[in-house]
Amino acid sequence: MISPADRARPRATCRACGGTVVQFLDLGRQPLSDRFLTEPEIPQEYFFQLAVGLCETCTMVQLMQEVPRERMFHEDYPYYSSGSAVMQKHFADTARQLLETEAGGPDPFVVEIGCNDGVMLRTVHEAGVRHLGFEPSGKVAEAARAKGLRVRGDFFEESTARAVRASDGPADVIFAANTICHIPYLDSILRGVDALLGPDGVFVFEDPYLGDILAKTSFDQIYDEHFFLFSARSVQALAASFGFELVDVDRLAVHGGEVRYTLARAGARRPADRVAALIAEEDAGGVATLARLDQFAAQVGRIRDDLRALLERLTAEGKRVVAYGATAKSATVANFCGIGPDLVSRVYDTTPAKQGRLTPGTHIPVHPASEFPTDPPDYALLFAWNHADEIMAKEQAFRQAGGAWILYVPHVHVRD
Ligand code: DWN
Ligand code: SAH
Ligand code: ZN
Repeated sequence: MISPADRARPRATCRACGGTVVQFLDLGRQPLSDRFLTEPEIPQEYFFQLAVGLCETCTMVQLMQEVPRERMFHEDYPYYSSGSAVMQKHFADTARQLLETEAGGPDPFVVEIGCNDGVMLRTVHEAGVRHLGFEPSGKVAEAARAKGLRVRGDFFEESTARAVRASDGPADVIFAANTICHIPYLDSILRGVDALLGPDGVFVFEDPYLGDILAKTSFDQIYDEHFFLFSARSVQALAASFGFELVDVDRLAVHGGEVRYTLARAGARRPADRVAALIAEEDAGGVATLARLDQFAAQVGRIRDDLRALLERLTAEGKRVVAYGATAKSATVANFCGIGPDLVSRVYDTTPAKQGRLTPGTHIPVHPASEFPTDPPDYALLFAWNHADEIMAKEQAFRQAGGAWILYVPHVHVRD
């Protein structure tokens, strides 16, 4: 039964199955999350409406509006995956595991979609295994090539996948991390995987997990680049409609909670028991229901109110508040909560391409992280909360000197 309230919700067409997507959360007018600006660029800044919905047919959670891919992924895309030591280790371990389980043949071939600066493929290359990365963002692709990696500078899609199949033959593994959820044109991706993957090959991808996003109210995982929020059920449905089968799921702690999905050709492998177990857990928690998603939306509103109240109080008390980690995720938080330089004077970050520029939408200056210890504030809002252990370990002096971290996941709190 569709209630009158549900009938009033905005709708869109599902990019996974063509069904109807029903909106449950509006995060307002938002800028490109990875577009750090110089002062003269401010008047031309691009904005779009960030809202999320649930597909009534296949349960895929997705954005209501798409940002053209060339606006997000271009020559100056500023995210370098190797900027975190924890992520470097995660991807070295991932590569070794894939090589061990999936690359046993005489001349294995590993393809990565969105290889960025080569954080995963470098280990494949060091093992002497044939590889190819797809990376449309110019400077990060160049950083991968500088490591000796073979990188195509274009978007993975059906046509480019077919070209590689013709020149290089079938792939044993097609891997992607934090990239498939960025791609609205999933039909072209899955047809491309179908064209390039060998008969016994696997398509393995890991992305932020809807179950964790709901459990932690980590609404900052929703931004222009994160078009889909996957669950085991929605990925299973997607796989099935393109002749594939979801045969394994692995829960990962990185980036605040992700799942690694393994797809094989339908009938090629027996699905692990954990696939059905995770789907049963999702069903029990109502992950794909508007009732649960409406509850999430209400929790998001509470976080905004609490965070604004805390920052306004600290500012009124004359405290010095900064932020740490100019993440893409933080564009959603800062713009949705209205956090500008009046509440947070600067953001510290290790990425040279972000330093000396202004954060998207709210225009907070980005400073090198190396300056943080030399000018310690009273409070630091941890925008890179997913790297909390790594950052707090290297910035121990901050708390020892009386500083305190502000976190908003899973709720607003201070750690001193
Ligand atoms: O999905 C995506 C993920 C993988 O990366 C992309 N769409 C874009 C990007 O998202 P993000 O910017 O939210 O990712 P991170 O990994 O949370 O970004 C961390 C930021 O913090 C980077 O700008 C680097 C910086 N950093 C720092 O200053 N000191 C990071 C670490 C670990 C540090 O110690
Ligand atoms: N795999 C890395 C990078 C994630 S950021 C990591 O996990 O840290 C997402 C990357 O996907 C960007 O570098 C972007 O340029 C790339 N990308 C976006 N669409 C793509 C497509 N269709 N094909 C290949 N890469 C793509
Ligand atoms: Zn759908």
